[in-house]
Amino acid sequence: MSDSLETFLVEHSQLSRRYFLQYGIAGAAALTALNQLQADVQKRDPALQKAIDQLETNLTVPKAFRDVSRGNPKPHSLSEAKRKEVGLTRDTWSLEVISDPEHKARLGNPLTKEKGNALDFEALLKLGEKHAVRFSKVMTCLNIRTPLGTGVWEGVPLREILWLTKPRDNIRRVFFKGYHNDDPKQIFKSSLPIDRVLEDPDGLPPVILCYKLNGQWLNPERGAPVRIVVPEAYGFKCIKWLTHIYFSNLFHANDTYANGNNDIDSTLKTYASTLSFPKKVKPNQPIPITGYAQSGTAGLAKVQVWMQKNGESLPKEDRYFTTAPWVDAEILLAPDVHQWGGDLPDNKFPPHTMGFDNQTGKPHAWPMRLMKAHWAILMPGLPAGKYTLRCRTIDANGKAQPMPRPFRKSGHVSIERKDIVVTT
Ligand SMILES: Nc1nc2c(c(=O)[nH]1)N[C@H]1C(S)=C(S)[C@@H](COP(=O)(O)O)O[C@H]1N2
Ligand SMILES: [Mo]
Repeated sequence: MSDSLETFLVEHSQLSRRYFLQYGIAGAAALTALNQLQADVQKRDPALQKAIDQLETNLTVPKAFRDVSRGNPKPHSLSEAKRKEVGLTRDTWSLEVISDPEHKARLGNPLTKEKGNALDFEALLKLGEKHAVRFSKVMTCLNIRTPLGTGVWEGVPLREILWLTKPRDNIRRVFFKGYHNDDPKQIFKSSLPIDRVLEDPDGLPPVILCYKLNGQWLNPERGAPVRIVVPEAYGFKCIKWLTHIYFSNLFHANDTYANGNNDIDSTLKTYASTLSFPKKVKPNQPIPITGYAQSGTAGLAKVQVWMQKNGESLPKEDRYFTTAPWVDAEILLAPDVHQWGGDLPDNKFPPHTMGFDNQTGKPHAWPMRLMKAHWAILMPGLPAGKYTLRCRTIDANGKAQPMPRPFRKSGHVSIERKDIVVTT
């Protein structure tokens, strides 16, 4: 590869690597691919371009996350004075890190209020000076299809807290809970195998004690002052208003979310949804459609769209429409450095975020796992009639949604359907 081409490619590193592979990465071919891409972008239909210009930003303003907090009252709704009293402000917070009394782990130095060595916010930030990490992640509730919001989460790996307790043995899991009005009936807790705390499989970021979101202190609604964030997990693992961590010799999960028939081991799934499309359109008029795809642990290779005329017969025994005439949509490039949204300080992407180039602020690859990517397509015009619009993902392993994990209690992944009427 020539130097100038190399530079050019680095500058355009937000382009999906897959895009180049599709054409072969060799010099001239890559250049042709890039030119083709520029041309595609330039000749976008104005109606489609308008829909793209109106898309949501990739990151969510922390205050604008959809809130599904539990509690009576919800801990974030308490007055500042009450939050100080119960340790939910940065200057009053302290965390107990102890052995599970029912399934004892051997810890040489548990951190307790009684002994006066519970972990306070200052000590956490001190650990952060050496160990803090940042990563971007969509926060999705296992039981709600649409993600609650997307952010850059920052904090100290949970394993660093484990080392403070001088652990010996009999440690098979960890569980953690947050403040819930000192009412046992309101306790919300989640758990992990100890392996996940110690080691980060498959290039994933570590499990963290998080205190910043999008470069700002975590706000009360998002779990201030400190919450757990498990990168690949659904929201229920990410305990807010963290007060207690228990290392345990219990060999199985004890998450509150196990009640309610939930699959508490499920990781984020890959799936697509629409964001904009005309409900009513004139015959033979092209149809601009946009949407997002959540790139789960299986990654994201494609988004596809299918417009079915209502009443048209479908092959029997093909529940997931694998034989339908799906068309590839365009997966949009990662936002430009200043276009991420989310109320970032100085509108700058936080430096040293895992998966992003520190010089250019661009992601190493796009789409990126555990993030949303946006997509768009201009579907050809159709004769008058009623239609059903569907979209689906193909994950990076080549599996078409809702496979390989179609079960609802492991996260929503059904193929979305929307009505479109074509009429004069
Ligand atoms: N302490 C506590 N943590 C909690 C919850 C809760 O009710 N109490 N809800 C969980 C669930 S089910 C989800 S989906 C996420 C939502 O995170 P968010 O409010 O930051 O979007 O928080 C999780 N953490
Ligand atoms: Mo949730």
